[in-house]
Amino acid sequence: MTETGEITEQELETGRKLFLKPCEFIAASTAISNLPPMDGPEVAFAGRSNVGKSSLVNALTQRRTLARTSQTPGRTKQLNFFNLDGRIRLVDLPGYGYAKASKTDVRAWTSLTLSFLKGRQTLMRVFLLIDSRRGIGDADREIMKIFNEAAVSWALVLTKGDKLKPPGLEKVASECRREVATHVASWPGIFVTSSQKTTGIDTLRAHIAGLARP
Ligand SMILES: Nc1nc2c(ncn2[C@@H]2O[C@H](COP(=O)(O)OP(=O)(O)OP(=O)(O)O)[C@@H](O)[C@H]2O)c(=O)[nH]1
Ligand SMILES: [Mg+2]
Repeated sequence: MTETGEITEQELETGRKLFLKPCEFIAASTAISNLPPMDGPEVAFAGRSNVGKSSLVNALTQRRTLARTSQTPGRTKQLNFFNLDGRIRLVDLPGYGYAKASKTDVRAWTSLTLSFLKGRQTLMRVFLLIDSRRGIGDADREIMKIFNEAAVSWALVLTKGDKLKPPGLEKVASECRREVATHVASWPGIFVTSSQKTTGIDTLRAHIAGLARP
């Protein structure tokens, strides 16, 4: 990574190669008692229900059905762990902010995800996904607070970039950059992506490869 946070050609190539390797599902955890034992670096994907977490995991790994996606918010209910070539794990988290979720669901999300975030020494980075059309909302700000309190190193990823025209997307991106810069635990740059058009995916792959086992 250069000093300005820009990704070099070589890093892009390393990321591309890593994500061509086999990636398999290892576990779906519903309780802190059945999390897979910590074994090597992990990165997790968090964000509101329907923001595109599972789609991003699929776009990164170039598999359409590795992580289950859905038009109905609240699809992913467990913490789903995927093993990428024994070098890094990807963790697809359940979404938050789903209006129809029962109070019990919300509490279960918070307690399981919180324990995971707080107790996982192998968690290298959490990607906080934000829908480009919505920008950062109150629920997202709550999560940022949780990340900061749990000393989780996180980075913002804009999703569904294909849904906006370039000037609109750039406006949201610069607003997000400005807000992210006010948080010490956050990665200073943001990732602007579209899983559908696979834009920004190569940069994210390179970033993740930089956190993987050599
Ligand atoms: N246009 C567009 N649609 C997308 C993109 N990424 C995801 N979607 C759509 O958004 C919806 C939700 O995607 P998911 O990946 O299931 O979202 P999620 O964040 O995993 O949702 P939960 O598991 O319910 O929290 C699906 O209908 C996807 O097809 C994208 O880059 N562009
Ligand atoms: Mg999902």
